[in-house]
Amino acid sequence: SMQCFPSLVLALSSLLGALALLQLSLYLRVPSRYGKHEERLCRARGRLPARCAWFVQELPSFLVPALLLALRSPPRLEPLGCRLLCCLFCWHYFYRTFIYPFFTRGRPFPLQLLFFGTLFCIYNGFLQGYYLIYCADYPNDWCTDIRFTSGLLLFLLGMGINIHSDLLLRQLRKPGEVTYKIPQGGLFTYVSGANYFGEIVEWFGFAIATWSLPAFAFAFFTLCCIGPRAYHHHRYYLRTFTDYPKSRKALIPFVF
Ligand code: NDX
Repeated sequence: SMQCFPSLVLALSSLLGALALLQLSLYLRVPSRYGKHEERLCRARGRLPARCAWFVQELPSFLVPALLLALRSPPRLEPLGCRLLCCLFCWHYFYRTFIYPFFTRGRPFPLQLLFFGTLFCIYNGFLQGYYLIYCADYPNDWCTDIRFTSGLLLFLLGMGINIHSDLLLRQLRKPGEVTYKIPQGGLFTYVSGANYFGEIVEWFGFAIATWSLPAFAFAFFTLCCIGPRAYHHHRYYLRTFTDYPKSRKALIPFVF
């Protein structure tokens, strides 16, 4: 049966960090081509409805760690921290896989990015799950450690912001509509990328709560992936809407 190989965790985490840097260099100047940053709008070939695309792409991030957790033999009952943290990760991806796609009113998603997105979710789902279930070793009182409690708080706060902001974005459109409007309410009052801000806070919270290399690598990846996207969304709004709120920032309220 499977066991912990610390060098595997180190290698996979380092590669994740390298992918984050690659992503930063690719998408800092030009945005990744989906949603409002895709020009060839009427080309239906090579795309999948947003509903299917987000479901397929995010499913492995739920399934892989959930299976690792369920199938571990012998079952790992102690310590509680590992299972709890793995459940947090699965909880987010339960939302992203089984709830978010069924309500989205997004444009069809490019197949090529879907392919890489799916690969990424398999990779990251395996890394986070494998580490937490086979390698992580927390003291029995980890649940009262300041890192666990403060990280959990940040995770929940970020998740709340992310889900609420996803909802506000969705309500900008009637079913079947594909136009863009100025997001209003919630944290959108302060930033153009409120959903991204929430997601970034969430994964840094997760990293603090797990205090682990794989989770910090993933938080860094998230920052490098959707941070630049928030900036490109912001610029898109500024050049599209002359009445765009002047005080609104790109990603971090009052700062940037
Ligand atoms: N999926 C994470 N990299 C990604 C998909 C893309 O979960 O080749 C990373 C994720 C993938 C990426 C994933 C991995 C890396 C890839 C990348 C593409 C290229 C890149 C593969 C897996 C790559 C290397 C080089 C390393 C191989 O029509 P529409 O779709 O624009 O409609 C939108 C709507 N909306 C509006 N409606 C009306 N008016 C407006 N003004 C509107 N503005 C937006 O709202 C959507 O239906 C919806 C949300 O849109 P948007 O653009 O704000 O968010 P989106 O980017 O679609 O993300 C959706 C959610 C969000 O909560 C975000 O936080 C989360 O998913 N997310 C997204 C990306 C990555 C990620 C989280 C993470 O890293 N944790």
